[in-house]
Amino acid sequence: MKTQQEIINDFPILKVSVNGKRLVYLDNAATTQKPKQVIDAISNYYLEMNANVHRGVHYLSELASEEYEEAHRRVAKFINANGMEEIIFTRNTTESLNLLAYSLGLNELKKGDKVVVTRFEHHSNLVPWQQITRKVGAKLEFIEITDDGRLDMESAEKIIDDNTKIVSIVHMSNALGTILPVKEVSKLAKEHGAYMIADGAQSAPHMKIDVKDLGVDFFAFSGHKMLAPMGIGVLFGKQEILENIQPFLYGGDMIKLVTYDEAQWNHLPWKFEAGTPNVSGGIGLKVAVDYLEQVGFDTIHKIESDLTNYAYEKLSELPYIKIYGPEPKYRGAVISFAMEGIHPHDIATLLDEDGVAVRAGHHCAQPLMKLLNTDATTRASFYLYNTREDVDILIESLQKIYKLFS
Ligand code: 7TS
Repeated sequence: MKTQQEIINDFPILKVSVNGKRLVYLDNAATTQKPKQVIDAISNYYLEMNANVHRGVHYLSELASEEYEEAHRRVAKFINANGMEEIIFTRNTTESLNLLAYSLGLNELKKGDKVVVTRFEHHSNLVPWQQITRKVGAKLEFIEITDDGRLDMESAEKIIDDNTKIVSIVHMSNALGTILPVKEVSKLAKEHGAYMIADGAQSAPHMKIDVKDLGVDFFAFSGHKMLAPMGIGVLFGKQEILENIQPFLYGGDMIKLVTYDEAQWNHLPWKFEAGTPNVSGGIGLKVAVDYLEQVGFDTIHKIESDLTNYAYEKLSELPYIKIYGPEPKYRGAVISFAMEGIHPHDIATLLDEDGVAVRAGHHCAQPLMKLLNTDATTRASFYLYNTREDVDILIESLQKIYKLFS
């Protein structure tokens, strides 16, 4: 088993200094850093096996194809899917959700049907559904948030009904850190015969995902938020549904047979992967998944819940700080906050002077910000290489900033 220091040593970028200070990277909800195992795997791909996949019969093409397929199989195992057929590689969560909005939404929805999301959603699980429901004349409805920043299950029970065709909810809020009860919502969706989708962009990096246990039909996530490179994302879909819906993108690789008049689709998952894919990204994702499982989600959870509780407690001691979202037991490793009289962007800029990287803004959740009567927050988000010392540096820097402004 790796110690946390051994984990930290795997991430070369953590040695970078910022304004003469040690980098304290607390912007993990935006993207995570990459261990050298992942960087080496990408580099090794280009050094030793680069070729286009599924096209040539030459040595390199066979090797690249095999590695790329293996990456699908590895991800299937990672989330307990039935096999490679259920794993579509996309660019990111946004593309995975757009794929569903077009392939499933546009084809399956009709006038009067309902799509249900929550008031927590990131724009990428909101805007596609706004557009598609408008196009087909369906309605978009929202499960409410409780006063303490959790999903209102009474509202879910009221809103999900027999007119509901698609339920699509975020698993963990990137803005508030709230973990949503996907399993319970899946049950409701299934009772009413609706498709169930979860946006796992913030959950897959931090907890063991079992798509069968969650009861979802679809699950979307991004490699770059879980140690893998940018430009590789995943859409899990149940095979029997994927067999029966239209592809999203048309062109090379996704076909079996083409005449001048028509085309037949390739078998899964290639039916949904048109064009030359991100092969090195897929291989990087496979190695990232290996890395996460080698460390183990129990260890990751232990590190993160300690940091989240510690940061929550320390921030709560500062009377001029307001924390958004639920108490720690209902949240993942994300804390959004505001400081009296100082704009979140100014806080983030001043934290940067101390080497502390956080995000400030609406976190691509503008409607949620409005609901919270604000337009922006400052957000610290943790991952397996963060330490209590990182939190201490954040707190000291915040204290300094408050003194400066008051
Ligand atoms: N869904 C959630 C819950 C997210 O947090 C994000 C990205 C996305 C979807 C979209 O992921 P992408 O990989 O397609 O961009 N969230 C953030 C964030 O909080 N800060 O930067 C990106």
